[in-house]
Amino acid sequence: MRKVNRGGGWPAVFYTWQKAREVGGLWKLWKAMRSKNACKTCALGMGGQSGGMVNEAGHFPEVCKKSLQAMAADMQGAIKPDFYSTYTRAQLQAFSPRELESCGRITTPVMLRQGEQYYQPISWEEAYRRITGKLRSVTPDETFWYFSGRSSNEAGFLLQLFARIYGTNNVNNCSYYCHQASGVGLTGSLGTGTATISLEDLDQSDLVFVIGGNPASNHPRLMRTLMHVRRRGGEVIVINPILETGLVNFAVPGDVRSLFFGSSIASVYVQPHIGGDLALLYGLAKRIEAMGAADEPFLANQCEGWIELRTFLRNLSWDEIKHKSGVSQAEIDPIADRYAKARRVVFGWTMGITHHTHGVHNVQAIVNLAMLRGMAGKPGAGLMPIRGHSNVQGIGTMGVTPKLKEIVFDRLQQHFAVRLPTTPGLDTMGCIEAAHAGKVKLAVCLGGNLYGSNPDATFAAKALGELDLIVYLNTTLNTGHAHGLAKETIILPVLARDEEPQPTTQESMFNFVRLSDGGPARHDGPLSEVRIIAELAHRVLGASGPIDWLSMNNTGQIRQAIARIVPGMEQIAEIDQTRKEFHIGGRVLHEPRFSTPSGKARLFIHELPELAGDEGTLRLMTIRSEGQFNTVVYENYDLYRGVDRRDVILLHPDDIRRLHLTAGGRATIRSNAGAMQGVLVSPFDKIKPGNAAMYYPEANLLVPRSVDPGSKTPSFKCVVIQVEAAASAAQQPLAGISSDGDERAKSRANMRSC
Ligand SMILES: Nc1nc2c(c(=O)[nH]1)N[C@H]1C(S)=C(S)[C@@H](COP(=O)(O)OP(=O)(O)OC[C@H]3O[C@@H](n4cnc5c(=O)[nH]c(N)nc54)[C@H](O)[C@@H]3O)O[C@H]1N2
Ligand SMILES: Nc1nc2c(c(=O)[nH]1)N[C@H]1C(S)=C(S)[C@@H](COP(=O)(O)OP(=O)(O)OC[C@H]3O[C@@H](n4cnc5c(=O)[nH]c(N)nc54)[C@H](O)[C@@H]3O)O[C@H]1N2
Ligand SMILES: [Mo]
Repeated sequence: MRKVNRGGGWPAVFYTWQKAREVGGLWKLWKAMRSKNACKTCALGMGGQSGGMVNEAGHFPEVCKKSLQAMAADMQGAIKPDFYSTYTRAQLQAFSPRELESCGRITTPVMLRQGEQYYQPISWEEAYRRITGKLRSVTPDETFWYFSGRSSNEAGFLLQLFARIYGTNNVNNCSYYCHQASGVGLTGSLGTGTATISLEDLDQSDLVFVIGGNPASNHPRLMRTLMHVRRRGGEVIVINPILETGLVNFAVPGDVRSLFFGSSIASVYVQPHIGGDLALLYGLAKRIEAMGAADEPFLANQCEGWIELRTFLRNLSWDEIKHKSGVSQAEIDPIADRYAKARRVVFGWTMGITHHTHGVHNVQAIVNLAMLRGMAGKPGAGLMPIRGHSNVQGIGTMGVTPKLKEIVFDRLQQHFAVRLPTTPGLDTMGCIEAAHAGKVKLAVCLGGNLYGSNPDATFAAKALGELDLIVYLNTTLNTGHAHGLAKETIILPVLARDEEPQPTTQESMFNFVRLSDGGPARHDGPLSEVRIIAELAHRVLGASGPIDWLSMNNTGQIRQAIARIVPGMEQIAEIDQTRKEFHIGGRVLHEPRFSTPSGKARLFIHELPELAGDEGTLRLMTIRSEGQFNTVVYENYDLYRGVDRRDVILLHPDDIRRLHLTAGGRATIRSNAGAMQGVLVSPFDKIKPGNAAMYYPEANLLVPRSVDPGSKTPSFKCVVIQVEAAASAAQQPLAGISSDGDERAKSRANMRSC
């Protein structure tokens, strides 16, 4: 595998040509990319009414590889009719995530029953009949409803409304496995659960912290912003156990100077141990206070808990900080110096912060640090959870959470003249555990891959296997359709955002609501999500109730309701006439008045956790490669980390020696959730010794079900593992999920025809 020494650049440009060839030409891809629809990938957001490849500040061209990948995936041909009668369940289980994705678009409802070997195509009528029959025969709390973050606001709003009027609060979204700790942490500290800044604020900042994330791969369009911060003479501070190539140097494809010469990104790069951020963040705060750089008037007037926090920081020893973070005072001081000098600072973070059993604490330690120098509640400065899915924030705003905000609950009851359930609903992990315990009979999944995104894949498969029926609404096949099988599994094919017959809306991580025009369907067969939901609700709840569900197959009508019910969303009522996209009211904080009961920000003191593991073990993070979007794998290689396959464990050469392993040899990895055999040991000197990395979703066999008590988010980034050299060098790789090498080889050979 050729190593690259910077992110982005020409490889990204060449990739565009390659993708264009795959979908039938550059013009076709260009037209699709420029259509007036919100980008399908990350929540940084672009597109909408200003046209594709334009960001919220109007900048064009904004390009990234993964938006091309997602578009090309939706432009694939249909799965052929004989596919389902060709591949058995076992063969589908042997397919890799990449092979499943490249089977093509799902265009007909299909069903697979326990004991049967093949999915069989069924009519929409039969699918509706089976689903409604089951919904009528179980009690509401024997169901759960999982939402991914790719669907529209309208579909999210409608399905949660249906589920609640049906009678359950077991309604949740992929955020529980993603940024929930950010929402909970920020709400506790500031009374708001989302970013406090807009994209324009970021463009005015003179220091940006990038903590626990790899935006060069996962939010590439943030890289232009970071490049500009550096060009303005500002600083970018990266906190990450891996020295990520693209965060050191990145060639922004849309910028000629950067494309040819590359741009320096990080001005300081510090590598804590996995899970060491909390100690590092408190260490930074300690240093700021000791330097006399704390904004005392701000802390006294706008915050609560400063005196207690100051005492805590003063009593904290540098030994403890070093021991629990892996970072010494000598490395922390230069960061503190830069922070003390900066005037407008933005704190950005992603999964390296939230995927821990102390995720909420991590987020609150970031807020503490920001408050210490008054870095929220003014232009150009603030808190920025860098969100994942393109509409995950919108799905949350629409009320796809077990507990609704009081005001939304009251308004829903009033507006629709209905009574909603008040029983506590379950979070995502709670639903999986309840299913495992046999307490759930039916699950409805709007998009996503609930099986593939779960920790403890063995447990998840067993839990879903206990269900009588699972219903997936998806565009393409994923590992959930092969392993996340209930006694009866039904897949319903849906239209992608840019194929919708009616306009839909999405919300970016900067609280900006975009209007997507939709467009012509690429295939006969898939239906709009909203249409499917309206039809199901009509059949289950009947025409006699207070809501005419069939009339809800109209996204304009749904937006009228959203405007009246969800605070800050008033402007959505007319968006299809005015075409005016907007920031949700009350979220961007330019004044230091917080939405806590006292109006002040709360500072939190949290005990610093010990680093996980001991001498004989390693801490394992499960991460994304540059060639995947979550459980969907587009390319097996990870260009920036110089890795050309996925069945690997990335280990520092010191650890390879210490554990008597061989670089390029095979190993068995064990955790208290499971074991994976035949994993290739790949030397990777950019990771801090003592820590290891493997690719998600394959490594979910190893991730235990321990969750953060505050946010219920699993600790995907901190799995204690033992690594043992395989007894025989000939031991075959297991590539994670498959357990049948022959079956796998057979499927591979057959794949060429699908
Ligand atoms: N290309 C692409 N883009 C994506 C996605 C994708 O799969 N592919 N997924 C989308 C989604 S849903 C999300 S949530 C985001 C995810 O975006 P990220 O959070 O950037 O992605 P991950 O690969 O989960 O996290 C990886 C980073 O966290 C670091 N890390 C791991 N453990 C720790 C720790 O304990 N402390 C610190 N400080 N850092 C740590 C890793 O070294 C790595 O750089 O990306 C979104 N965008
Ligand atoms: N070990 C480990 N596990 C993790 C993570 C990790 O870092 N490590 N990350 C976690 C995170 S951050 C997240 S967000 C979750 C991801 O969890 P999910 O959101 O559940 O999973 P995805 O892989 O993004 O879902 C992909 C599927 O979405 C479908 N899809 C695409 N577009 C549409 C659409 O427009 N409508 C509908 N209905 N379906 C569509 C496609 O069929 C595709 O197969 O995984 C979590 N799990
Ligand atoms: Mo995510």
